[in-house]
Amino acid sequence: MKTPSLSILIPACNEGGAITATLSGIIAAVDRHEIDAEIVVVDDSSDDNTAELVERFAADDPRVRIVSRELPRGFGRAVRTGLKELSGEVVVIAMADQSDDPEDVIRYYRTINDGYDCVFGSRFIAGAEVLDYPVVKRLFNRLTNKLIQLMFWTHFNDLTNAFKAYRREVIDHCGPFYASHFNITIEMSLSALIRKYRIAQIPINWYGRTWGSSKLRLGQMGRRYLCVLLKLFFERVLIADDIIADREAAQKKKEEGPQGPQQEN
Ligand SMILES: Nc1nc2c(ncn2[C@@H]2O[C@H](COP(=O)(O)OP(=O)(O)OP(=O)(O)O)[C@@H](O)[C@H]2O)c(=O)[nH]1
Ligand SMILES: [Mg+2]
Repeated sequence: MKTPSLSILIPACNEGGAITATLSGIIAAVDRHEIDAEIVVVDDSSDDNTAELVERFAADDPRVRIVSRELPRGFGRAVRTGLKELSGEVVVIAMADQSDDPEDVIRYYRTINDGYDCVFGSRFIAGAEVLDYPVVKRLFNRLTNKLIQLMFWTHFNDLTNAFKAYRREVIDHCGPFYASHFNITIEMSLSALIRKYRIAQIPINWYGRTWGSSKLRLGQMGRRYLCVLLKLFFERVLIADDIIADREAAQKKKEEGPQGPQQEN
């Protein structure tokens, strides 16, 4: 099968009420823009009919695949599993609960094709539309992102949002990732940031869930976020030169191609 240009990874757990609409929305968008895409849904042993619905969708559309995980569950575990299954040059991680705008997936893809290595959407810059964002969550979000901005001295202000795009080589170079839960989002985004990849921040839309329940347990995530933050903070402060040198070497090798440096006669 031909390698798709765009790979969309959707971690899903108990999203039976939303997954079909999510898939239809994204498929409609890639069709509208004539983008050759694959969608991989990573289902974490959902108790509801999520898997069955994805299988039904996939039976009609070969661009959609399901990967089923066994317990233990975890957003980060699902992302790590899914990344191994994707083959496109551009990877977008999107949510299963219809919170993300399919047109933003297209904007991400186009921004990477404009020459960026990563695209980090933000719900907190001009041009973004955010509907029904729970108040307590917003408060934690803004505090956490402010702390990250201070620690990493960056203008990116929605780094904790998982809906992001990466060029495949960024994922390969920054990984392997270790986080098991929602903390994988900052593990991925900050790993790219401290390696000084070319990152764009664009406004994105976000819609509160109208079905099902949130899997994010703020109380259980603090120590996990902190662990990733501290690890990457010390990498940035103490060994940034080493990791940037590795990135530059990998990039140079890629530019030279499999034949190695061209000999001058
Ligand atoms: N595979 C997998 N997916 C998960 C897991 N936890 C969450 N997800 C998915 O990750 C996405 C984000 O999770 P949500 O529960 O919506 O978290 P949230 O967006 O902070 O919460 P809401 O405000 O309620 O939308 C959804 O598509 C979930 O189905 C998990 O353990 N495994
Ligand atoms: Mg959600």
